[in-house]
Amino acid sequence: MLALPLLVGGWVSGPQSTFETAGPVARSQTGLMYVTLIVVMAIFVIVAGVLTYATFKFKAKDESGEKAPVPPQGHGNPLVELGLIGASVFALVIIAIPTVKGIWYTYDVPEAERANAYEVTAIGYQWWFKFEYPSEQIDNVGTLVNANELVIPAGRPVRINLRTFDVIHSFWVPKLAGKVDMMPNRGNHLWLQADEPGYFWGQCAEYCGDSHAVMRFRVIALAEDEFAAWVAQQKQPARTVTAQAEAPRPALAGYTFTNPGRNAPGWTREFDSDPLGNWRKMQAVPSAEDAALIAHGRQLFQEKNCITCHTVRGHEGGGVTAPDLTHVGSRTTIAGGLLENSPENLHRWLRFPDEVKPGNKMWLGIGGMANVSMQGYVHWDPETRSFTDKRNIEVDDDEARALVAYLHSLK
Ligand code: HEC
Ligand SMILES: [Cu+2]
Repeated sequence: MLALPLLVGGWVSGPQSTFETAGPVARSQTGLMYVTLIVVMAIFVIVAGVLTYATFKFKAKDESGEKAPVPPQGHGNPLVELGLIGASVFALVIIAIPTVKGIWYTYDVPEAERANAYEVTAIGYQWWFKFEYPSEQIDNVGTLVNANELVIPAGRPVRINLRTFDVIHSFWVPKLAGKVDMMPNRGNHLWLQADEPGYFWGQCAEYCGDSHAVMRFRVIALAEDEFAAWVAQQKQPARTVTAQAEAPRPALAGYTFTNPGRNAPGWTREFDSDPLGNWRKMQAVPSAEDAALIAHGRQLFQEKNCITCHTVRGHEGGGVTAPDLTHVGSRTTIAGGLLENSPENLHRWLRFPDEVKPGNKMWLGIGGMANVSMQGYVHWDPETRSFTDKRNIEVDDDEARALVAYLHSLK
């Protein structure tokens, strides 16, 4: 009871707080939680009150320390018993009515608004999310896809089809809606709506292997015209940096990289203070770019086999088992929402993906496991009859710099 005002008073806040709701679905669910809480608190107060009263009233010894007389013993009172049954049923009904209403409401977009709903398909992969936009078709390509950042129109219901590529995952954006599982061979769905433009954190909520805890994503809700502009930009093929765009100073290569080591955080509080503002900044083309370095990075992207798993639409690659990188430079996060998309973090991800995200499939190969891998990692060498550590990608410091310049040019 003491904790409740603290919870309600905003003590449980933060990017994944279910108490700070930002849309009608989450509000309905939090409201139901409060109704249930009030009913069970009332029961708790009554039961604890009666218990306390009885404890003192029928103590074995009375005030003077004498043994108190045994009170008259009853063997059931139909009125009390019927009353308690009635009260229990009443309490359950109070909870059941909003529960059933809430289940209907959250199950699918309300009939009246269905025509206005925007549709997206979210697909869980170990350990990142792919998003498909079936209503956004690109000529000669097909459906628009992106990864790890679900951009939606604000103030409009969004119906999300939930699928998985491998194991069971669960789709959860705490401020917008409760979680629903992504099941193999089963088409689940949920809907949500953001009241206003905003930037929301999401998380896989069903244990799905090594990096489950860092299988995150973001939802960016935009006003209708900004959303339309984003869609138009995403439909474009990858941006090509020409020599004319070359500036005297290579902006992106100008960072210093020191590996922060295993499990070091990849997120800064400054970045988080205005996440939507930061998202908008990431959409802008940088004023200074090193065209030669970017071209080198693009070449490495082919030579280093990145193209077997990734696609940069309009450039190279046809891989569908990894995040689409056509516009990766415009995302605020990489590696399934784990790292802020800064040059240093991207560099770190390319050089030491296993330190950032244990067991990830970029390191092990698709289908890869710790000691059995289709494409390498721990590799059985029949010559020496021993396991060798053969990683799936190998990028040195200079190569990482060029790849970072290239990937960050993909706005
Ligand atoms: C064996 C397949 C494979 C290869 C080869 C591969 N990647 Fe990846 N890559 C992945 C997977 C899978 C992920 C998602 C990992 C995760 O978040 O768990 C990923 C994630 C990324 C991301 C982050 C994308 C995002 O939005 O989160 C970048 C950038 C990236 N890879 C670049 C590269 C580059 C550059 C190369 C070549 C040097 C490369 N990858 C080679 C499979 C691969
Ligand atoms: Cu998962």
